[in-house]
Amino acid sequence: MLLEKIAEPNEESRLPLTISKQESRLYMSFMYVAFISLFIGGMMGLLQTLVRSGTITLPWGIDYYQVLTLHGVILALVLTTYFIIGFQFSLMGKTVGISQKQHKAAWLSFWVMVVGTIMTAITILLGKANVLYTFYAPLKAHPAFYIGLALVIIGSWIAGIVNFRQLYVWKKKHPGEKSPLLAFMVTINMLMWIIASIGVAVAVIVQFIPWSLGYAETINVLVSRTLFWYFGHPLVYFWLLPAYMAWYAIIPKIIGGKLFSDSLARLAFILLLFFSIPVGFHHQLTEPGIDPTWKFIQVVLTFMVVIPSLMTAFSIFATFEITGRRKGFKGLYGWFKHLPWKDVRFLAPMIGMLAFIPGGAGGIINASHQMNAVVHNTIWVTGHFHITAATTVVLTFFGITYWLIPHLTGRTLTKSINRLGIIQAIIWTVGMTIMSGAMHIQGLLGGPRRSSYSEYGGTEQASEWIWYQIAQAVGGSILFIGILLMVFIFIKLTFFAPKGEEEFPIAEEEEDATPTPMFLENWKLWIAITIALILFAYTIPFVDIIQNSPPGSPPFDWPIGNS
Ligand code: HAS
Ligand code: CU
Repeated sequence: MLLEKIAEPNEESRLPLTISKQESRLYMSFMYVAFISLFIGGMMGLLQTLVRSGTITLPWGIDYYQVLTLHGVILALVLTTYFIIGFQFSLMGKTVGISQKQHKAAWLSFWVMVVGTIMTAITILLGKANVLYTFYAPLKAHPAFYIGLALVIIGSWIAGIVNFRQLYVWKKKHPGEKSPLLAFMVTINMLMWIIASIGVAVAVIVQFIPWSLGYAETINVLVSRTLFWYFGHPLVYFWLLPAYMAWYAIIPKIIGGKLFSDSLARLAFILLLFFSIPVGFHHQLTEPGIDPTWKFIQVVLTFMVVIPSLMTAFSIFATFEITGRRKGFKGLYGWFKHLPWKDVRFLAPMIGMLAFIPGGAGGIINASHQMNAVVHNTIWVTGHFHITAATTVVLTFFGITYWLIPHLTGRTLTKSINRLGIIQAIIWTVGMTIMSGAMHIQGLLGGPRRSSYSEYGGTEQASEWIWYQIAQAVGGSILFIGILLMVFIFIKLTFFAPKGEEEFPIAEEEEDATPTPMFLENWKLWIAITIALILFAYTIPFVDIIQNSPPGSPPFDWPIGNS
């Protein structure tokens, strides 16, 4: 029955829209912040690997944790959020359009985020917020740090609401038609983001701000960590989903193929919405005070969220094979050769996909409760998120940059910039393989994460780890060269590449594709299921935590190192 209710877009509404100059300026503003962040954050990363290898000590009494905080906040929170929101706005502009009013609101979101970012950055630079990007209590920062973060979140909510409105207005104009796939995906990502970031907003507003202002003497550590991780896992999916948007709906066009399955892509995104949020306990498996039954339940849900990623892997793989075979490449692997390896718009995200095979496997290891005991709080975890976030996601973002920036600035991706891009992708791969590989191994040998060299340097164990730390410094230095090259490419594409028109690649559906069932657009149902799953996974353990975990200044032997 449901499957009969189908509606396909008419020809006219399938055509991508043109992005005006005025819009380009908006989208580019997000990109400027993103790439400035890449530069600053990358430099901090280099410093860390050098300090950890014992090669240098930080001058002028700069604290290791200050550098680490800057690195984490700037790259994991600032770079990602600006890039994603700018990219998503451009996707919406291209598929459903933006009105003048929405345009103004979008600028408001940008400026609110900028004010927040500046406040946060200043507190970190002044050394008043050495609390890392997870800002776990009892580490305490200056109130401006938390207020700044809250503003960044509020700014991103405004962006999300604009995106919802954009789709809503489009739907009103196209009654009964299915929404453009990319607009659908952006909406899912922003829905997930808003529902998830309510958790961290509550922690910041109700717990951290009063506590750092001195109005509250104590803070409930377990509650704050639980609220953080309620947000923290969907946070990593907020980074991943824009990469999936590119893999599903943009890469097929670049390789000369078509969208594998519109319905499957939508279903994967819906499943990601359902299962990304009720899984935060997999970051808290070693924490006392949470009932093991509920940890178990959230581990099961974590394994559910792996499924849409596996669906993604298989369908992207299928797109590659189908496209190759259609072009006449024969044999078991003939299709593999047809892939446009020399086109950086393909190569960079492709390396990202390949990195996600070990990255995803590492995630599954982390999520397996018993194995988590081996790796938790070791630098293995740092290795894990440098191949997922810093390779899979970041290389895909770079892949997007090569066409999006020239498209927005009215320039072209020339052969020579393409070549530089390929070199960039290779440098990144080499640097990250060395660095992340060494982190994984050192982690298995018990090497701690988030620990200053001054705390463990000179011990017997440290001498066992030294080669891995040197490898990390080598990898980190190679990566820094990669960052300089990427910033150079960004500047070139923005200001100096020859004028022209660069394509905004959006894949079309197969001519004879099975029509997408309308029930996939049943937003109310998806939101209801998402909330039901969250309530199921969190209500009982959360009540339990509030009733039984003592509020108050936490004991300083909180079992963490500084986890
Ligand atoms: Fe994770 C910790 C579990 C995915 C990021 N993760 C982190 C932290 C970060 C992070 C930042 O359960 C540290 C947080 C902190 O500071 O403490 N992670 C998972 C699981 C997945 C996963 C189960 N993580 C990610 C992604 C991230 C990310 C994605 C960033 C973008 N992670 C954990 C756990 C911890 C954790 C625990 C806590 C550890 C601890 O103890 O603290 C899964 O979603 C992974 C599913 C993915 C797959 C891979 C599918 C493969 C694809 C590629 C296909 C390739 C193609 C090419 C098509 C199953 C889609 C083929 C072509 C050919 C030619 C071959
Ligand atoms: Cu997670």
